[in-house]
Amino acid sequence: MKILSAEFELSAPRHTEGPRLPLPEFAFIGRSNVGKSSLINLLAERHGLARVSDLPGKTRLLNFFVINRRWRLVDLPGYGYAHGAKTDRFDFNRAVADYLEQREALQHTYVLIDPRIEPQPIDLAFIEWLAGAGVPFSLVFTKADKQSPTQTKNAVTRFQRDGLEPLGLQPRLFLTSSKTKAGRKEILQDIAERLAEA
Ligand SMILES: Nc1nc2c(ncn2[C@@H]2O[C@H](COP(=O)(O)OP(=O)(O)OP(=O)(O)O)[C@@H](O)[C@H]2O)c(=O)[nH]1
Ligand SMILES: [Mg+2]
Repeated sequence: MKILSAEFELSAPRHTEGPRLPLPEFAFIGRSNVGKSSLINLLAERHGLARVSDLPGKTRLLNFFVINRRWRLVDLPGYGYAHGAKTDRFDFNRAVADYLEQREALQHTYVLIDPRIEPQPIDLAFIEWLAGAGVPFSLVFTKADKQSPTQTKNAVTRFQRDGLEPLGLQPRLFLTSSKTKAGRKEILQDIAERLAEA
């Protein structure tokens, strides 16, 4: 899919204050700092479209971007960041839950996972909640450039075996890097297919 235009539309504390015009939406979520905003910029091929930061917890609002004037990328606030406190608690906010459960325009959700660390209880708790809520999702393993392909492959296998299989889940999996652009084509293709079906 060719990106002809990518525009920031608005930020909102709740989806009910989000864009009114119903365009198909694709949401990105994951722990703080996992690379949600970077992935959105990669997909849209626009540096600085979504704000990237070394400080976790940067994205606190629901951010809507319109692509090709026809569909949206939605950058959701990260979970697992409580003012620097380490927590396994599934503490992501009500506004995110409401968006995921109630937003009629939502077509698909991409859950971002850092493959450099062992499966995190908070990611698994979130995935379990998402599946329980009946929200269709795929997994995206980010920052693939930061370790060897073998290490990433092993991490993905471990996540499937220890995290997904016990929950009986088989989501589609993607590997990405905002540095090498790996995975960009695959995710855009996935979105294109979902748009064609929508
Ligand atoms: N090497 C490398 N660094 C990345 C990649 N993706 C993100 N980063 C870096 O990771 C940090 C966090 O990236 P963001 O895109 O801001 O992460 P986020 O998930 O949006 O973070 P919050 O909005 O705070 O939840 C930044 O320093 C990015 O430059 C990647 O694929 N490769
Ligand atoms: Mg962000």
